[in-house]
Amino acid sequence: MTTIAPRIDAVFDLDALIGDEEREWQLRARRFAQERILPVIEDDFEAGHFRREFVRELGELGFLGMHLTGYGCAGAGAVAYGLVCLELEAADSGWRTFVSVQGSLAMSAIHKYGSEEQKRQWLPGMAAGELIGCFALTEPHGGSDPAGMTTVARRDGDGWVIDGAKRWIGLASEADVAVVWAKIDETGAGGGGGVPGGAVRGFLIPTATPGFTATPIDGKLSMRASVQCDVALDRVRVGDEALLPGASGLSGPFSCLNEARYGIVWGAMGAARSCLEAALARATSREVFGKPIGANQLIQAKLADMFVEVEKGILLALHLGRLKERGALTPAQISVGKLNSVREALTIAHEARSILAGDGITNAWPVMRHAANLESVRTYEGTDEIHQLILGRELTGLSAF
Ligand code: TGC
Repeated sequence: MTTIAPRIDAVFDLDALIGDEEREWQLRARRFAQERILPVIEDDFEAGHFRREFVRELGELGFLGMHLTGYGCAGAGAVAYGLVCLELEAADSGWRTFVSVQGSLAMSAIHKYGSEEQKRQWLPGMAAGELIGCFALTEPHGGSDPAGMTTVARRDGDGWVIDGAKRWIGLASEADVAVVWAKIDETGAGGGGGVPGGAVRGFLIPTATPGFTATPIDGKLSMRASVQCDVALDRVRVGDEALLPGASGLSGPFSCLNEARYGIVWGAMGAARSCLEAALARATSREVFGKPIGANQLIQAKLADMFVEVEKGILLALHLGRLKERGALTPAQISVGKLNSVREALTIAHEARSILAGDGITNAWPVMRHAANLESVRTYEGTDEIHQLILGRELTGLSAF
């Protein structure tokens, strides 16, 4: 089995803090990342290509919804799931994002809030990678304030008619089913406007339903090996069986965001580790003024600072994972992790780029790709600013939203 960055692994011995089963999950993900993703990722990123054939393989490896129990899901622990996120994102944020959207958002929503029939209908196929799900919450006016959503569902006979628009929806054009969050039109009038006071509910909409259209967003300079879409909902008619019975109010989608944000805490540290490895490789192989650049104090100081933040970030992720396994992880704690991991990973990517000098801007090294991807990760699932404000509210008791 390939070992990544022996020097990085050896100094801190994080392996001492994880169990054998967790290590097996990690190595399985590392192998997939190295043998399947890394050989093609630069081409896929350049071409803007989502490699759909990997989805089944990820299912066969047990990664999809791996932290859920029953319905074909692996029932693994939170730390095992985090380690898988770390290894996938060490290859590319797009593939960790896929696993997050499928497992932490779409499958979690069905697992937490679905009826027994809905769970049986969707979860086994999604766990196996035979079916893809997406999670449609964010709207074109912005993602930070889901309470302001304007997508509405109104009662129509014995079913529902849904109108609205969503944006930045991962994998929507590839998906078989969409978890769509909409406000219930309490007036009964319909017509598409926002409905003050209407409860937010979730609907499971097969993407082949008439009126559902997903269009990939072009021109992205980030997450190019992944797909994010505009979604139009134009008089989409579904029956009562589409309604998620267990979710009413924003706590429904927010509790799914908790799951995805948790995966990012780990994943971003994978991208950071990859950047540190690239910088280390370059620092020990490139000679300037007659010696490796890594023999210079300025370079060593940068490497040391990068290493400190990677190790601190992974230790924080591990702490949050152990809390999650005890059922004690709070949204504010997740905000600490999401804010820290992505912010530090971006700083590390920028420092690594400077050590790589001119070559650092080419795709001979993964660093610019990670930096570009991390700009998306910084923005989705709550921006830096949203997480600062969540923590500000936690500390002061005062809401600045
Ligand atoms: P607030 O009054 O705080 O809360 C409303 C209700 O929600 C509950 N709640 C939570 N429940 C579980 N987990 C959390 N993290 C929760 N946060 C809030 C809360 O208890 C309350 O419940 P109840 O029963 O009392 O009604 O709501 P607010 O509107 O003041 O919230 C403010 C804020 C900023 C924290 C929230 O709006 C927020 O987190 N905004 C950021 C949303 C975000 O992350 N959006 C990006 C989503 S990414 C995406 O859609 C793309 S998916 C990825 C992909 O497809 O690629």
